[in-house]
Amino acid sequence: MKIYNIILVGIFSLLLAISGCKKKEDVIKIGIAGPMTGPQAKMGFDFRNGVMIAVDEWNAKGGVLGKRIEILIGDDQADPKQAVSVANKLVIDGAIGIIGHFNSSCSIPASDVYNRAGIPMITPASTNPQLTEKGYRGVFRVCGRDDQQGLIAAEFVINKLKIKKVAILHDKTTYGQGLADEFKKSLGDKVEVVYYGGITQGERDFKTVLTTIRGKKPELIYFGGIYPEAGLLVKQSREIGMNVPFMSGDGSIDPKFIEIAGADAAEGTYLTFSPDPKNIPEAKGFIEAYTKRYGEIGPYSIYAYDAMNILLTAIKEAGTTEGKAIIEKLHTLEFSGATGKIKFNEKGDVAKSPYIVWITRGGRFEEYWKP
Ligand code: ABU
Repeated sequence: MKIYNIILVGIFSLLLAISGCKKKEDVIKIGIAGPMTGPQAKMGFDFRNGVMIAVDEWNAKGGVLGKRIEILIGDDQADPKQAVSVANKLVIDGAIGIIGHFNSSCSIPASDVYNRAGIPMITPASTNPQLTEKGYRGVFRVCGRDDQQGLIAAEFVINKLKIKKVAILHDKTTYGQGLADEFKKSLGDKVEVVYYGGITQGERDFKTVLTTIRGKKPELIYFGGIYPEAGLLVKQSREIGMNVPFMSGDGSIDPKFIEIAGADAAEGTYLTFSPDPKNIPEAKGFIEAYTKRYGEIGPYSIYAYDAMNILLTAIKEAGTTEGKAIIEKLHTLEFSGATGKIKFNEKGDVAKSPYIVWITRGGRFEEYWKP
């Protein structure tokens, strides 16, 4: 009886091991990294939701290379140190490619980890130029860069608003300060910068700095940073009676910005971002699928969707999960995505990224000015 039991346990263990191995072979793991908790969690969820639409479409057609696609979620909490831990964990857990991160301050240090592991990363949203200036062959972005975005903001202020005095604030992050500096550089000597300084992410009371700025009499406040602080800055500047226009970048263009600022305070604020995907015919299917499942698309949901589709297409065309082959395929792909045609240049940037200026009107964002 005892021997019979031992044989049974042995056969059972063998079957378990075989089924375990088979399961492992049947799955391709892709990491999704971004802030899934904390004040910027909306951005992480926008990524995840956009990616899930792509994953479900691929899995419904049999996955990629005959294997089901599985997502590993990495929550970097918008913190650079956490981003490195998350990157290491995603690599150890078997991710063969990464969609992420959101914050440039996270993508840049995490890219060291992915580069060492030899796997590709495609960020839907990290716009700081340094990311693709490091020379890592496997680092890509489907969004634009802040040297392009800062230039458009400056052209708008100079040529459209014809403003002569601005105050510039940033959140001291790689992205926020980098964008503020690009804006300042592009203003050249055409506009006087009457105040330049940083605030701290996570703080909630900016009335002291705003009062100092009010005394400098700027005609516009420019902010390099993300929507939680952008919303509070607008709200509090109105509360201290400062009604000059407020301008920010792609990190602020989210409905949460209006929610935090209040629709009245946010009225007339300017933001740089890419054109409205609702006017892109190729985006129609994605927008319908997304809104049906998750509600209104976030600013970077569609970029996450395109990033995932590009990565999966590269894996399919490379015919392997080997990182080097996928990376080389990504460099040659000409992809028609929901945001239009995407082709990476040598650096891993998209060849074209048309920033425009949006305005906030009646609690919503509208396209406003094209260079
Ligand atoms: N580009 C929007 C904010 C994300 C980042 O680049 O840090």
